Amino acid sequence: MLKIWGRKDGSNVIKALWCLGEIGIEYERIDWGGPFGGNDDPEYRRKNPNGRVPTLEEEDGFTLWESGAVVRYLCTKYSMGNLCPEDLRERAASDKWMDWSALNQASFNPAYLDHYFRLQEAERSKAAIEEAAEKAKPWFDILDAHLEDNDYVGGARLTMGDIPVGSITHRWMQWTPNRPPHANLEVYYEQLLTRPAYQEHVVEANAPRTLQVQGS
Ligand SMILES: N[C@@H](CCC(=O)N[C@@H](CS)C(=O)NCC(=O)O)C(=O)O
Repeated sequence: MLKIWGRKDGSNVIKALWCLGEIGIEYERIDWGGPFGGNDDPEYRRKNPNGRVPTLEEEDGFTLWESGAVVRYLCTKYSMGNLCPEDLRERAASDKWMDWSALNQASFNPAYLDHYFRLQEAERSKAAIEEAAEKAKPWFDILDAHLEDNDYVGGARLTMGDIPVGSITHRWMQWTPNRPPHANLEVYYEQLLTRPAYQEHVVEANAPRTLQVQGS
């Protein structure tokens, strides 16, 4: 059976898991990384020399790291014509949002994680969170403008580009203080929230931290 190595609340692991949830195939997930450790285990490093999560492993020993590559692989293998558009240009129009999303994510997610959870309380800074939100805002302005004429990043339906974009959108919507208005993004997010796989792998996986943010 296909395996995913990675703790279920890692932003990059979430992408692989939501993708698998949308596709609907069986897999095994192994808690790895974060509090579970194992990143430096030599056998794990042979599967993923970066020691990060997620890592995909297939029964014949094929392994794959980098969450974007994992999502592309899964969609191409199991969801051609659906999550992976068959038409090359349609596919590219969705695919580009995956790379875009990695840069958007980098603009705020590490600072949010550090200053909400990872640093000692005395070192946490609301100003650092606000500064990260300011950096991310132009990215979400671009997404919001695109969603004016598109229900999803690739057009009228959910495709692979939505997986990383939608994953990180949840943290932006839930964890951003005084979030600026983005009317189209709100509608997009509401649509994502209706999907059972999004609820399970994005909303529920983030829930303990989201509660902490909202209680802070
Ligand atoms: N570019 C990589 C980044 C992987 C990454 O940094 N993953 C984080 C979790 S989301 C990680 O492994 N952190 C260390 C850990 O969880 O132990 C990807 O997209 O897969």
